[in-house]
Amino acid sequence: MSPDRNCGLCTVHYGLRKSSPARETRDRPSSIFHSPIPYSLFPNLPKMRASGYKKIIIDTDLGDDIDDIFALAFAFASRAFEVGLISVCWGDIDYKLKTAARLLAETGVSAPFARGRQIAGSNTPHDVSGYAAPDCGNAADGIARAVGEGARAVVSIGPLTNIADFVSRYPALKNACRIVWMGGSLRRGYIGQTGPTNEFNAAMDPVSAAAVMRSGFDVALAPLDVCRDFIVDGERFARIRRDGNPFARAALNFYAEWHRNYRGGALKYPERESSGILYDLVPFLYLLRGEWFGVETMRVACDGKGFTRETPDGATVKVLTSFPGKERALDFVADVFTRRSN
Ligand SMILES: [Ca+2]
Repeated sequence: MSPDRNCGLCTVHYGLRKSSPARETRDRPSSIFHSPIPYSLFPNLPKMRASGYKKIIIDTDLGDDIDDIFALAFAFASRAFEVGLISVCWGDIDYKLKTAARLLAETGVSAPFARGRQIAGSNTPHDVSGYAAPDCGNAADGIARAVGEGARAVVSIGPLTNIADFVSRYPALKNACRIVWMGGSLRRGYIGQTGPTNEFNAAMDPVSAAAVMRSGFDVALAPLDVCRDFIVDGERFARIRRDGNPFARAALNFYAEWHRNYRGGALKYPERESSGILYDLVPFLYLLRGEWFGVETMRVACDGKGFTRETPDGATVKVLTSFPGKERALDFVADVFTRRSN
């Protein structure tokens, strides 16, 4: 399958992590866009610092694959983060907002929401009956507002649709926050693949992926190279199941439900023995412990099918290419999910 380059939208091959539907077509309605928030609302924006990512924005396609739920629960459980905004992207946006509302209710966390653009079609394994989609504004304005309120990092764990809207509407904020994205595949693909591939988040919206990388914002990729086999299992997972705090228990409730209702290839990991692959947790670990990763600055382009390749005419981004601190990171995740106080 090939994207239709002429219309500038994306009809792309459905990635390996999800199984249905086979094709997605998106449009970009202009009706949801309002006037950008005036920059005057952000006087004296402090410059981004090397540390100090306590307040973060999370852009997520939660409610389909399960790793978003574990990543959000981890961020909530960590003492290091304050979640300044949850914006949702890709698929049934109302369902995703309801899923986020349920996760917050079950963890006792409060955070503002923002909605991305509706894109039809995804798994909906979670029961969100009884939860209303929060009344909230669009993602680009919400992200800008959260940056104005002190958020210094945008953690994107889904297709980059909302982030592309944000960077195009608020280019003046490029020195006020950084973007860390779980996405791309530079030298390694999914488990079992011998080379790089078109990673799901890139393949679902390659136009936005390319736009974000070219935006001039500080962009770091946590690609399949470092995320593809980040799995909590063995004694670590047993400890979480046995001694998990309320954040872990909420995530495990969603995980059990996901195992019952999800239809896709990610189900090969047994519910009681393994977390499955926690792709989306990795960018949070990078923000907390950058020294656990090998990071290369390189020029990367994203083609119309979502292949991310190093090329001389690509955009300059940081890429996590190795994960020498992986074992410590797995211990850390188990620790955060079993702490009794936060
Ligand atoms: Ca995700």
